[in-house]
Amino acid sequence: MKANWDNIDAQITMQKESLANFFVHYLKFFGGKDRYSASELDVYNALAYTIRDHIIEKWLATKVLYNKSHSKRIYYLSMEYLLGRLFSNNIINLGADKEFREGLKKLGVDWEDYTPWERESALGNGGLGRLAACFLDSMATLNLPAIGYGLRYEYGIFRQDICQGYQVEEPDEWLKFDNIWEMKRIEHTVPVHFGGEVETYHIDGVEKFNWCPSYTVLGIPYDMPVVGYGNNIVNTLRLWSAKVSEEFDLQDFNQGNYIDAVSEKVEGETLTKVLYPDDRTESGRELRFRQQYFFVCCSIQDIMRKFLKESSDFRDFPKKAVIQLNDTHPSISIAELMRILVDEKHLPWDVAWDITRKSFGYTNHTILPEALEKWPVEFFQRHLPRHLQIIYKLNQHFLQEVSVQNPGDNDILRRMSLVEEYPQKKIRMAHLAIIGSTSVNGVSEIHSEILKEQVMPDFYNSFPHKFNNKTNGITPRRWLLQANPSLAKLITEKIGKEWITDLSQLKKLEKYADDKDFRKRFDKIKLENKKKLAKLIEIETGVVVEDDAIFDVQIKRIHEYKRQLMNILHVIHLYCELRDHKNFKDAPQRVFLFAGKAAPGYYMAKMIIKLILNVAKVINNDELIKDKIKVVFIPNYKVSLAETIIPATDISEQISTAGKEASGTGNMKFALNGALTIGTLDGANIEIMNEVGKENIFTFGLDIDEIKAKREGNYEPYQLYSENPNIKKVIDLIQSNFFSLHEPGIFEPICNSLLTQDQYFVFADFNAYMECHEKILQEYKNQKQWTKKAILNVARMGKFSSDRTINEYAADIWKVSPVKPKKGK
Ligand code: F55
Repeated sequence: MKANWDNIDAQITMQKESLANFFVHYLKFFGGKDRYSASELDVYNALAYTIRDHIIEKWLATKVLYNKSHSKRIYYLSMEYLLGRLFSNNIINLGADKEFREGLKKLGVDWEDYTPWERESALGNGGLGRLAACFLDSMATLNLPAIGYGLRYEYGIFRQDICQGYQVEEPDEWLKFDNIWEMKRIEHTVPVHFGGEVETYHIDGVEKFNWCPSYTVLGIPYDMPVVGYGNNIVNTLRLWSAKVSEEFDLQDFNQGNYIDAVSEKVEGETLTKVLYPDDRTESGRELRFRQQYFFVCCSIQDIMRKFLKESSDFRDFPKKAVIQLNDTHPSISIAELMRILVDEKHLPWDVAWDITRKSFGYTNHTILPEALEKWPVEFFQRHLPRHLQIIYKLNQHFLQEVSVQNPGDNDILRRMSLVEEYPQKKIRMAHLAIIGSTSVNGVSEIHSEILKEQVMPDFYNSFPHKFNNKTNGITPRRWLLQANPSLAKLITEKIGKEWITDLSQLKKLEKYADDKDFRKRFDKIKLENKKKLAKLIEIETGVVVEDDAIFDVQIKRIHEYKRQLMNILHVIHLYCELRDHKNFKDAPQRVFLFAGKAAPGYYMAKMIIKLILNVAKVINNDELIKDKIKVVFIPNYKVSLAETIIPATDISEQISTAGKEASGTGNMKFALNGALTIGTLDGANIEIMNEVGKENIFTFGLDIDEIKAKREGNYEPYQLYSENPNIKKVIDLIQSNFFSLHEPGIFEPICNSLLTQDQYFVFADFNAYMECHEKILQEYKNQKQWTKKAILNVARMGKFSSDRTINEYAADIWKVSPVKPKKGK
């Protein structure tokens, strides 16, 4: 019988009446549960499957739309995606919020009660991974034909437990139960080869290469839908999972290599077991190197397969595909595409290089020198011998060009080479990414300038046209509409809902900064959000905080350059002041909230957490200060936690050493939710200041040039310590074991590092930081002025929508336009 596709294609629509039926169907016939046996998790699952049906309808239609458009595709390659929970986000983006609520009313089910049952997807470390997630949301919302590629780690970022004040890492078993948002696409499985040798042969006098690998792993794709906001578009995030095929085992087994076969299988399948924690310094890990190639090889094959459906002329490739590299992690792609074009498709080298260079864009996310990836040549020799040859040849051609441009300058050849010779032979992945891309961008204005002038000046001189800036952004759907529904509602009531997809509309709120009634409602929403946060703090930490205290928040990865240390030293200073002067009458209640993970191997970061927790214990239990200060460290920072903390915050701490934070994106989330920033002149803080106005942000501290001058001069932190009584008092108190009575001396490494090096200029900025906080406190007393400033912050955040960022990538780098359905269809 011939299938009747017209009937099969008939679409389900989001109708209140049928939603309840779908839900019941899933609960009973898929979950096998009834009123007696259904748990809350079962109800969540049935709700999620119901929503998924509606997503799939739009997903299929989007694929048809894109295929018919023959548009150039955007391929976003990122080793990290910090998606967070998807259930609410999908409902909101589908625009199904109201229907879903009303449709389920007669069953007495409110979907919002079940959101905590979703296991959060946390396949990333921090800013870079969350940015990728915001970009996916924006690309779908802007009708851009984009696919995200990534790895399906079985274990995402570790769960952070606190044990006796120390961070303990626990595995994140996010796949323990069904992952409703993924679909296995076994038919698009691809092989990935590793190791072996390269044979040389000749055809018509031309030298050819044949890579004979020693083992093969399979890449199995799992697709996740990325729902655009209110536009019926559903894009795809394709995550690869590694598996060793039974066939391969069997072959080896029959040849008597049982042990090798089994160990290779285990090895192969460990490839996507776990996300690498962001140590930034530790690049010498062979497994991560293999992970990167696995990722790249799967993704490029998939991209090629899609391209070949459109054209067989590889010269068309850059017209049909653009590949954006999220940092250097996927930069082996450049060598991989060359290998495919030259060895497999037999294109001449120069033609292949022309195609490759036109197809890639590279985004840099950090200038910390220790974070620029370099892979030992021996890793390539062992696992990717043919890629090493290709990189050497690229280097040879490249250095030839450099030497023509700079005759007699050997030093520039050494600096720009793709190969670092000493102390160990390594491949500089950023250099490969730059020469192999049409575009190299930083993530804030100042960061892009630093890249050009300080980090890559030679490359900037050689290819000035490649360098550009794309200031980061955040999605207003998750970070305002979803995280702060009451504020979103108030905004919509006043200016309509266009702001959700055009954040510049928030400008219209400016006039309400002077409206008493608006300010009252704005304050009330903040207070409600604080109540919610206060409850969460009590549940998670046992600490009771006042709802109407000032919430001062620093949430981000723990790193010395982000200076959580300066924050906690300042809290100790405030505590001393209170104890010494007993000026309780004027003192408002303040909550200093911290959250963030330390990389497992980063000793200093772990000790900073320990210091925060020990200080918290002493201060929170000291009756002498009458609860004026509370210090809280909420364990296991994650996207869902940020969604509760940010809308409740008064003061956003963005206090990195100037020049170190490439952009920051938390800074944007806070300001969008009406927190005022205390920040250094670093990363996107500078652009936030330019947008909100100097009078609506609190900046302090040394700027980039001053930091540079200090670093180049002879900076003596010990002298600052001895001359500045505030600093001295705080450090002496820590050294007296006041915060470590039962563990004497544990904070010596922290004090020592500050006193002898202070690499991140904590002491140098301490006074300015303290004075800035004093100013904040004065201004907070004038509640009317404060709220006015908070409203103006919200109103002026339009620039920081990731929609703006993505529009810039699409127009300047990708040269791709939105794909819209034809009218009337
Ligand atoms: C770079 C190299 C390695 Cl090996 C690991 C991590 C990184 C890295 O840069 N991670 C990261 O999260 N960077 C952050 O990216 C954000 C998005 O662009 C920025 O806002 C933030 O400033 C930056 O630190």
